[in-house]
Amino acid sequence: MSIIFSGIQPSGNLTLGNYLGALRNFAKVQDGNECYYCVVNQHAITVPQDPQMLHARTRQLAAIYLAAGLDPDQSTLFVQSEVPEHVQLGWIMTTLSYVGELERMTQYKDKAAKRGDSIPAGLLTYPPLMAADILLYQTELVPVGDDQKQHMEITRDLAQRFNRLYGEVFTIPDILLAHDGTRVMSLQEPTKKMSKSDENQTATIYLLDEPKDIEKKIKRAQTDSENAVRYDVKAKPGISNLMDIYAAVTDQSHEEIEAAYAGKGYGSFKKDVADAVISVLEPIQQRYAALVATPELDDVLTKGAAKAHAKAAATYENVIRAMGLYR
Ligand code: AQP
Repeated sequence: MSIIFSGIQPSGNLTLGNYLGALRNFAKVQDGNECYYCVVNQHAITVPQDPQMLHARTRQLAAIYLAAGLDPDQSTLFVQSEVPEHVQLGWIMTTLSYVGELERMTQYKDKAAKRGDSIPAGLLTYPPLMAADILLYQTELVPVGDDQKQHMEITRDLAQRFNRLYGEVFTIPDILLAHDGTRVMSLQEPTKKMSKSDENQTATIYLLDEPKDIEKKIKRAQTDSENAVRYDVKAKPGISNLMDIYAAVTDQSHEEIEAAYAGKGYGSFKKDVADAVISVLEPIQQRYAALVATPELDDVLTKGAAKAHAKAAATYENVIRAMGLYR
């Protein structure tokens, strides 16, 4: 049995990238493990959020967790801001971090570049808060997409730094990459990852998109003029991205896909990619619609917060004892 933790920000509507890179894997690993899955709303406010939207998306994300297969009897599902130890330990992890190492984070550089001269300090201190999220549960495995590798490295560094300074308090966690997971790229700029906060809505497939919109977006996805379904990320990033998506949702290898579409061109391939994506997302959308407005969802989150709090408080107590941070 392993202790598993992961989280997703309610910073926009969830994308196919979030699903294939992370969420799908959450449900797969819950059997026989102690799992904590969090709606990380305090991470979302590292860039400005509209309060009503943030509130609505927090609930929607929790419903999507369940719709995607999380079983509240097996996994603890909760909202980050309802367990105060996250920000408390986040502050401690911030004090252990160096500005230089935080400034080297790719996510910080990408997001800071969009903010001109007014870069929120929370963007820089995002990784120590993420480290706190993970370390509070004595987590062993963290299922995330490969874009989070750098943040996982700094989480491990901070845990080791703390243990060296104050004694063995934290378990050192490992990243758990989905073996069939993939980094899903933007449909319009396929060298950039698909993101829920991308302003270009045609670049992104949202989990709750209507089938006709999914079809339209995939049909308009950027490809090249060769018209041959062939995997070559450098020379053909657009078609390779669609092949990655198709491989992930149909469980086929790139070679099998190339053989099946030899001489067929992009039109029929794109139609099949759209159909395959729709058939994976439709049942999730139906479960989501049945769940999102129910009191059962609140029940799950209330119980989840209490369970998460009990575990987090025990770790936090060890932290403040080790540091002399008590009266
Ligand atoms: N394009 C992607 N392909 C594969 N995995 C992805 N993830 C995100 N985008 C892709 C994985 O989804 C989880 C959600 O992470 P998050 O919400 O905490 O933040 P993120 O990685 O910054 O996701 P987004 O969609 O890009 O959000 P915004 O736009 O708000 O920054 C993580 O496990 C991530 O690896």
